[in-house]
Amino acid sequence: AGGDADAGGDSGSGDLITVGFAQVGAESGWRAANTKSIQDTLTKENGFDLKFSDAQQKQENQIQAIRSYIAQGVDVIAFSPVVESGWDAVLEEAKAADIPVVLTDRAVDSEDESLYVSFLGSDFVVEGEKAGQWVVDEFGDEEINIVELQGTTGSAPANDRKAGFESAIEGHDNLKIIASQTGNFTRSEGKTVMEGFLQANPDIDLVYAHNDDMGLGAMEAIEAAGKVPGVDIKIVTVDAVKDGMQALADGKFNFIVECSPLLGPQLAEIVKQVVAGETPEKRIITEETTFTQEQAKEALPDRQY
Ligand code: GYE
Repeated sequence: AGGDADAGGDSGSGDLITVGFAQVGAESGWRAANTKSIQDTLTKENGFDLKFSDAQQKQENQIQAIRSYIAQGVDVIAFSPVVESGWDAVLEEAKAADIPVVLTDRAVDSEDESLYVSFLGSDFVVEGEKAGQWVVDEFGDEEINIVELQGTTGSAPANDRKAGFESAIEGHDNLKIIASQTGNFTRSEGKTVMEGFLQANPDIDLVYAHNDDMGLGAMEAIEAAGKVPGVDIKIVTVDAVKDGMQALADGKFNFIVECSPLLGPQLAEIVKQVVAGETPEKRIITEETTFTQEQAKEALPDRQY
C-alpha cells in the first residue's frame, strides 16, 4: 500500500493488497476446503499478501487475531465469526482504524451494519428448510423420531439450520425432534453425542446433522450399535464435502443439502473492489443445490473437495 503504481513491472510487496483473514478453525472437511480456497486465491501472484490465522473455534483467539491485523495496518480484514454475538467492540476498533471488514461464510448479529462492508456466504436458514422439506416429503404421515446434531453453539449456521429445519417440519406433528445437542461441527463430537442419543432412545428413525462431519460421526456410532445407517436410521446432513458425498453414494446417508466452501474467488473480488474505493454488494449469497443418493453417485467423480 502507498507505493507508486507506476513502478513498471516490479511486483514488489508494495503493490500487494494485504489481507488479514481470521479463520474459525479446522473443525471440518468444509472448513479445510474453505481455507484452501482462500489460500489458493489470495496469493502473491494474484496481487495479495495474505495473513492467515486459525482460532481453533475460540472467539477470544479470533478477536486477538483481528486486533493484531489492525495493529499491523492491513488493507482489509476478513473473517468467519465463530459465533454471532460479541463483535461490536473489535469491529469498532477496525472502523476507527479505517480498515474495512468483510464477513465471509458466517454472520454477526451486530445491529450497526456499517461495521462491515459486505457479507459473503450461504443462507443457512434456507439450508435448514431444504433438509426439513426432504424429511416432510420422504416420510409423509409416518411417526418419525428425529435426533438433531447441532453445530457450534451460538454460530450462525447452527442457529439458522436449526430454525430453518424446525420451520419446514412445523405443523407435521408426526415428525418429532426427540433430542437435540451440539456436536461442535466435528466428527468425534458427533459420534460421542450420537452414542448418548442411541443409549437413551431405542427408536430413532432419523438423524439431522448440521454438517457432514457430525453425520459421519453419527454413522460410526450407529454401526457400532449394530444398526444400519441409511436404512435403520436415516441421515440428513448439510455441506456435501467428499466424505459426505461418498457416504451418500454408498447409501449410508440419505440426503445432503449443499453448502459451498469455495468462497476464495468471490472474496478476492470483494477485497479488490473495496481497495479500489468501490462499494461491494452488502450481502452476497452463495448458490447451492441438494443431493440424493443417485445424484451423489453422479457428482462424486468431479467433486473438488
Ligand atoms: O457447514 C461446517 C463448518 O460455517 C458453513 O462450518 C460453515 C460451517 C460448515 O464447520 O462444516
